[in-house]
Amino acid sequence: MAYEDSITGQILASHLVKGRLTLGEEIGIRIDQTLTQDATGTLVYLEFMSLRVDRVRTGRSISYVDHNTLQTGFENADDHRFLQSAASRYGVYFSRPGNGICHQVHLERFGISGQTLLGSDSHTPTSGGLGMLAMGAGGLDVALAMAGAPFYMRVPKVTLVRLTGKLPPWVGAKDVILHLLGKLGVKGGLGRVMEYGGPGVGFLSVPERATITNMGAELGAWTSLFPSDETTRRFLKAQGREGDWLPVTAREGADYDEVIEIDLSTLEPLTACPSSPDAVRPIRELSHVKVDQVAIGSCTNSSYRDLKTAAMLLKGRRVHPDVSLVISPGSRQALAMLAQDGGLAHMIEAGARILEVACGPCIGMGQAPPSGGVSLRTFNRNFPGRSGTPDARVYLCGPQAAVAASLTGRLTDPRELGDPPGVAEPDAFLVDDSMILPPPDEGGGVTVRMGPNIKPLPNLEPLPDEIKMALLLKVGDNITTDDILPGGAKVLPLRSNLPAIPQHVYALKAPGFAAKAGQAEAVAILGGENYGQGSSREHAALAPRYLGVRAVLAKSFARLHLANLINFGILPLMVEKQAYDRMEEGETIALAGLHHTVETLDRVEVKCEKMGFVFEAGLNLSGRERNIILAGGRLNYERARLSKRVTVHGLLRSP
Ligand code: MIC
Ligand code: SF4
Repeated sequence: MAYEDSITGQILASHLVKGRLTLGEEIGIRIDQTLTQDATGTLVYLEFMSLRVDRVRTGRSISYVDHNTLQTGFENADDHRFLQSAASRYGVYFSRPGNGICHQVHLERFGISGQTLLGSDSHTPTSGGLGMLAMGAGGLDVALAMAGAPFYMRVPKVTLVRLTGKLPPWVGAKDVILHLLGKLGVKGGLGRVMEYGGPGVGFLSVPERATITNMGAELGAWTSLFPSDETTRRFLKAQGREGDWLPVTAREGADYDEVIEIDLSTLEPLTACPSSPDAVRPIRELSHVKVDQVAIGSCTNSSYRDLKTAAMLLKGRRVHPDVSLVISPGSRQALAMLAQDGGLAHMIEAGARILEVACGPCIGMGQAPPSGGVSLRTFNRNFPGRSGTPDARVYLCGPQAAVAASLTGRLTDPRELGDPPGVAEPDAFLVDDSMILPPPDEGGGVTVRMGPNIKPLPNLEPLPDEIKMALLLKVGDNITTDDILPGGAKVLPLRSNLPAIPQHVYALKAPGFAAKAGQAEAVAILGGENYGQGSSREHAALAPRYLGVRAVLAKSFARLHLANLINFGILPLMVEKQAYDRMEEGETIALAGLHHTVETLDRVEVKCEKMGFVFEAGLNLSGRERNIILAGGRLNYERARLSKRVTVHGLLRSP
């Protein structure tokens, strides 16, 4: 029985450049491909430029524009221009606005079975549907991977999700992952890779597999992946790139930490209720819930087949008068195929509002629901406020249930619609890569164009030996990065303008926090379990750091946010329930002798000066992570390491 025999183990072993494949140990792996999107990408390219590397050193790096496509001012358009010029300068493919959501396009046009992919977006595991080890990471990790540095991670546990049986009619891939979320919860995948196997895999197409791996992010998993088999080969062939196929399957005797069995034939249409992806219930129990908006799209459910299925269900029918149905296709390929085969006409005739090919409503870029309204979405997140309407109630489901509700005006089990439309995967997709600009062979002469919305990176101070912090915020379990730094059309355009963004930290959950933090010298935050679940946005660490946050104390951390806290020099301290319960907002927290402690110890003495009690918090860091914290963040650390070869770039200066 060996770890290396699982698919995860095989890919890790073939990419290992540092460390050993021992559970929990830190390893460094080689990254073959990277992806960035515009909302995180501007920072990634600023960071990459500060490393002074002339050209990316990966097999394929792609810069997508899909999040910030609502251009209500110059900001987003300026950012797009910056990204296009930076891609050309540094050897990166540029997927133009209008070409599609990064994960959907990556699956269609770039992913390669058996390779590694690192993306500055938490749903990067979508390409796990092709048998890739595809992981989300903070932007700085992606910038370093583009520069050829290894990606550091702890050797994860691997869970085998063994699928048997076949999905019944009207039940889709979304129901598989919702079932798992209902069973395991949003913390269920922490520290693990979810590896799919078993005879049921053969009945799932690549886009269906990708729906499942995409939403593994909501389980908190490192990543999720499927074997690469004949179905994968057929999909890549239909995309005109059979050469990117490689068989990847688990070997006999693969050792898994845990095995979960799912008999696909027993599943039924499900929905995640407000406001967490794990609040899962059968739709049939909720037919009394009236719906104001239905949104179909996002990187989870807007493949050609998903959309064609929706189109066939809408054919000859009319959207309910109380429902606004919005459809945002996942890729230009899918939309162009629907336009050619008549599917788009069915949608338009039924009364659907066709949106741009982009993330759109999924990240609150338009289409906020009405006050107190119910929105049913084929997306992956229904966190409070994410839709743009603070008191909206968002449910998640698959495309068939979404169409059913758009027709009846209430949550509807799609089985009520009669016979399913039975749309098959196409034998050949429409391939037209003219909206993907390949980089020139030589980028040296290209000027990177920066508009006024792009501000330099801040220079972060190293960790002091002693620090007194005002505990300005105590929050509960499962705080999301949307709570820490909201998305939406107002805040997202500021992602490349770091001085403008900190005032939005905790703006919905704890208005006033940013103003108070601005007055304190140093600040601490206290969180519960799974602090920072959700997105990869490093801004959720960098913006608090801007406000003086030097430590986050929590019962446990989500892995992407934890890595971002470390990357920006914020101390992640683990607290027990007892200490969590005793501490209150307004406390003064003192830490002393930090240099020695962070260098060598696993525990930090925390003094609560006002209440006069002292306790020990855990510091669970690798040697490399300790040095990063001491240096005040990853850029300082990497620059110090590179300083023999590299001079500090002009982009790095004090805020
Ligand atoms: C999301 O779905 O929350 C996002 C927007 O795609 C984020 C990235 C970001 O904040 O830019 C993610 O999931 O990583
Ligand atoms: Fe875009 Fe939504 Fe997918 Fe994030 S989850 S990448 S916002 S479609």
